Amino acid sequence: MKNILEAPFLQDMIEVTSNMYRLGWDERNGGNVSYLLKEEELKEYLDLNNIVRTIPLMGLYDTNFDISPLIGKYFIVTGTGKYFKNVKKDPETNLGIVRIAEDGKHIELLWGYKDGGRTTSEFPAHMMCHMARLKVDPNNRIVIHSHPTNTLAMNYVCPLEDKIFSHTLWQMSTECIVVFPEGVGVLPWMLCGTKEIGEATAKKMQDYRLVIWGLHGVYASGKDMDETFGLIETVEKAATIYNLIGSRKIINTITNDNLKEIANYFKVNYRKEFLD
Ligand code: 2HA
Ligand code: ZN
Repeated sequence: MKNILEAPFLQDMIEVTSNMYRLGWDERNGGNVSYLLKEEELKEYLDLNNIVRTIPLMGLYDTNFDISPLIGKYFIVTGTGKYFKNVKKDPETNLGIVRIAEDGKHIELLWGYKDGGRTTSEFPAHMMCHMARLKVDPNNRIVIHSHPTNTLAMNYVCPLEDKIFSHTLWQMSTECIVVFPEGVGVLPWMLCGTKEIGEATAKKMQDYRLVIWGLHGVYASGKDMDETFGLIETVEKAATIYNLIGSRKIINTITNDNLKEIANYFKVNYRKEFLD
């Protein structure tokens, strides 16, 4: 068996959580990451018949949801109550590798959560997002939840509505419409950890890779860590510019014609109704 601490997927988890902590997006136990692993890549590092613990899916909260499309799938996931700050120095406590059990009601721990921990409290929302994204893009593997500071600040002053929020972000920097031509989905404030917010997020994920959780943070998805992190980073950069402008009078802007020109030049399929 190869050393799991050297596995690329584990290194990706360490790097992304460290970066998000360094950027100030994930204070204390804020944020969580899940990464769909391939059996072929995992079996080089772990004996997949060795189940360390079986954990009820409906654990922390009363969240009974249908996970059947993911039965038998493997994920590496940040642990509940765990701090991104600590992932690098102790991955085996702060991360876990799990398989969705045959009965669809349990998860099988194969590695990690060394102190008796379990998956993030946002596990239902993560799994529902994976299911939604896999239908749209079979290559989707990552879901990240984070509390990026400027994106969150923007939630207090910009209407929480898909078109207005997306269009405002697109106007804040030329590259935005190229990076997220579909725009971003926006949810109102909702109670986190619940099946309801998971379902609402997954519904938005049918159309968007990034969903704003009003007055809370973001959910982002993608085929790899770079794409997913890059998406949050680009939205956060645009939100930072928005906040730096503040209430000063805007005398120059990226017009709808400019946005169309960028999208056409870079051949991206932008959401047309957002530029009406
Ligand atoms: O897990 O960010 O939304 C901590 C959170 C919950
Ligand atoms: Zn959160």
